[in-house]
Amino acid sequence: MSVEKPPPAATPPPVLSSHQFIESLYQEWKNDPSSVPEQWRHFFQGFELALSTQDGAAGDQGRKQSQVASLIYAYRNIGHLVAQLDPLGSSRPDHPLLALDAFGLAESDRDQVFDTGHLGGIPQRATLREILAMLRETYCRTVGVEYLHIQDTHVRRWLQNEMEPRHNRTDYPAERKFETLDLLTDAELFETFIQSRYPGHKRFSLEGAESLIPALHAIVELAPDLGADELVLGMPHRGRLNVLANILDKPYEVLFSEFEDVPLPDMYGGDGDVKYHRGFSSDHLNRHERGLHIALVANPSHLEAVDPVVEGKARAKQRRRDDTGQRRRVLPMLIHGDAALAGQGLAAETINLSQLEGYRTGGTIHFVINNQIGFTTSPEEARSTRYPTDVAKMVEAPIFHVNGDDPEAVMLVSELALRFRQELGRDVVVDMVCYRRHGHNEGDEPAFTQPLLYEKIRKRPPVRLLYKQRLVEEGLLSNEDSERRAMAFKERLEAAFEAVKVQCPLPDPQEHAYGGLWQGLDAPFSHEPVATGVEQERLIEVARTLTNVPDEFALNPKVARQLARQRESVDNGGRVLWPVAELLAFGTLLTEGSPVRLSGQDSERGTFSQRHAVWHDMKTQQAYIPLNHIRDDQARFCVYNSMLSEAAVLGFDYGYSLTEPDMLVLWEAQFGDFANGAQVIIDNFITPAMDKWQRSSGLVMLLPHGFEGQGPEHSNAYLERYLAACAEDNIQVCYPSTAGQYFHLLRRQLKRPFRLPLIVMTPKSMLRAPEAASPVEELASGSFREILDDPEPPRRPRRLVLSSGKLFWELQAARDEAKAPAALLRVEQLYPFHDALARQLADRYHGVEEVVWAQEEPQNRGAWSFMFPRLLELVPDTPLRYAGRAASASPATGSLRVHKQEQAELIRSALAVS
Ligand SMILES: Cc1ncc(C[n+]2csc(CCOP(=O)(O)OP(=O)(O)O)c2C)c(N)n1
Repeated sequence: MSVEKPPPAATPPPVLSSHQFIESLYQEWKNDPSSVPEQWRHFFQGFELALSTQDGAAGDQGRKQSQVASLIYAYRNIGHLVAQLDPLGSSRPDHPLLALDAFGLAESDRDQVFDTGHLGGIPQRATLREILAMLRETYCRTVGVEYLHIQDTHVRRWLQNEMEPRHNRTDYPAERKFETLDLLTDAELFETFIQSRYPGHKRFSLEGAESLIPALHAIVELAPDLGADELVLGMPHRGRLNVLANILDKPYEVLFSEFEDVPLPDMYGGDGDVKYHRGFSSDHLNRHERGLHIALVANPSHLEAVDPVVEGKARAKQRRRDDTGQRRRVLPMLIHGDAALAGQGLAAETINLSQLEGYRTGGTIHFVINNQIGFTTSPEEARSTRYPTDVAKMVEAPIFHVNGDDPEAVMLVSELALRFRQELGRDVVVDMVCYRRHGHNEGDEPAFTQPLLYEKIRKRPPVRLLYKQRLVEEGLLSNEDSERRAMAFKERLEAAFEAVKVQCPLPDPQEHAYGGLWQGLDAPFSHEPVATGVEQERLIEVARTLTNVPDEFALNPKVARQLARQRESVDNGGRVLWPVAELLAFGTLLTEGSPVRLSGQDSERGTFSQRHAVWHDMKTQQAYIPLNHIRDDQARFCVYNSMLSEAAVLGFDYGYSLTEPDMLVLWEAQFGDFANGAQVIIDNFITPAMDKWQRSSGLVMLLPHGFEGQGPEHSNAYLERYLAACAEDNIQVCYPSTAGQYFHLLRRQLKRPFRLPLIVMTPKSMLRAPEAASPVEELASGSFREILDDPEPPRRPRRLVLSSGKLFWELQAARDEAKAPAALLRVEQLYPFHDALARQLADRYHGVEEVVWAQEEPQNRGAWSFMFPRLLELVPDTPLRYAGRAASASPATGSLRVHKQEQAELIRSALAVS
């Protein structure tokens, strides 16, 4: 089996020999010198000069020199095609594109001396034989590098200078080699020990990829010397227990107790998760006594879903640690499986975030455990690309392919990747080609589907033995030495195993959910209102920024007029529209020292042209963020237009919120409908994280929602999905109906002794609706109210109509017009549902003939299914009725006419008017 994908038989790609390639490039250069890369321009200039100035023999020599230059280029470019990358592969035949005759050179030229140009690790003049030996050693042994897709000459040179002078070879001293053998021993024996003591348990063994452990060890040792003091690590199931034990030093006793499946103490609470998904953190001290905090982020089974979460977490740590320059102190690293990296869009989305202003993290190290299989799927079935890492080429990341059975080479490129990240601040990839010794899990029979491959694997000695043999051959070790180490390690594991049999240890307190910044945020959810009003002077102070245009700044006059009107209403104690209430909520929090981060598609201006959180000078395009100019000692407002993705961006902002309990972190969907593109993040992190991993988040999701005739994808934020996930006070789901309520809701998020994700159905038409505006005094005092009573109920109501959000205003208008005897309650917070308050309000309308739940959404959607059992319990003796659209497969109609008919009908039905 080969890591290289054969080209599809039906449509062979055009293959140019290097000779033809250079010839065609030469023609291009002749037509337009600027059309070829810079180094080729110099090369062709020199070539022509040589041709024009030399006599016949020297001209021949000049031509040969240029052919040697192309050969050097070719090795740098495609040397990886013949590198020995696959531990199971046989020696790779020479590639025709690298044969001497492909460059117009002959065997007889081997001893001729040439200029070696920029080639490092070799004298300026050398024979072709020496040049070839150097190139093959550097680019065609157990390391294969892809880097010529990088357009920036400086970056390419940097890589060449790192690789060529040392020929991509290690020169580790004996102690380092012994340490490497020890690490391989720990990695292998950890797996075989568990296999012998806990047969039949899933552990997703690392065997076949044990070199991951010395590679990670090399990274955590070197990182503190290169300025990092924190590593945020994301990884899937494969080898995770091994990494926990052998890199993060999670005690063997704790790991074994998880195999025993003993109920966890109260501190852990909840339903928990399988052991190979849990997070953990620890502190590593390197050989120079420099510390590195390592945080392995809890991840779900959904492969690659953790990627953006890791990035968001790293970014938040960078901000908190004042690491926003080069971003060297906090280092994100992602470990991928080959099939998952190639297949999952989230991985590509995350890589695409890597250079964006609001999301960059100074480069991520991607490490691929390329075991050349995904469950039972082989590479030919898993991707259309040659390598699983091709996706990283879109950000011009260098890619180091390396043979997993050469641990020193794996360490070498891992250290190189780390240096690259620390110096150049960009993503980089290590693709460790290896194999999977067992089935997908230990109970799986891999030979059902890959019989030949597994026959080879069965015969393949573990990398520990191969490496030990290498050290014995190098005269550094005797067989007995290494066995002594293995015995000692086994004894240590045995002791841990026996200890757990007697008593399971308490988990490390570091895993406690409410340590550090989260201290004091462990209260359970409470319906107790919290005062979130802000004195009017401060509201005015914040609103003033809306018209404080810097000198010389050419603000768009339409925007200026809109903002001036809004400011006036605050100054005069008038009514505040929704977008102003939002800016006032943000601004007042900033003045209280709480930073705010808002990210989403076009969030700076606002999809509905309502927010204008960032102004753009009409002449210079220069940006200005008024909310960052309230006062000198305020916190920062970070607002970003995101890339056009939901999953990665929501995952990123969720990850950010894990680190920042005292920051209001908001993600906004363009329309709430599109949040389903991020369903994997919602289902795996936002709604269950507290239950699975005891991790809180105060993330706010803003989801524009409301039936206004804009069709199936611009009406419905799928409220029902969030409600279906509600249990154990895990999230808050709100659909406020006034600007004031929204103001208090946002501020409340940071003012209580707990953090819970907040899902808000936000408005579209209500953004500008005067009825949804609130008097300034409503913002100046009070708090968010979970259920709103009817401000002007009829004297003798015959029915009680409950609804949520925008529909209330339409019901109220229709009720008033028809003088219908209906009292209208607004459920502004659907979950956690305030039963006691609901009961109190329902009692006020005791004696009505019926209770109606009214909604705009079709019956199979919206809040009806959620509210039905709650209302039954609330008013068991009163008939209960649904008023809303009929159940529908599509979320909303595409016809404005039908929409209006439906809307009028459901309002009539709710109020029982004709
Ligand atoms: C999104 C998603 N789809 C499917 C699965 C089921 N699944 C678990 S592991 C796996 C194979 C992964 O292959 P690879 O990424 O190469 O990692 P390996 O297990 O080989 O280390 C699959 C399909 C999953 N966990 N996540």
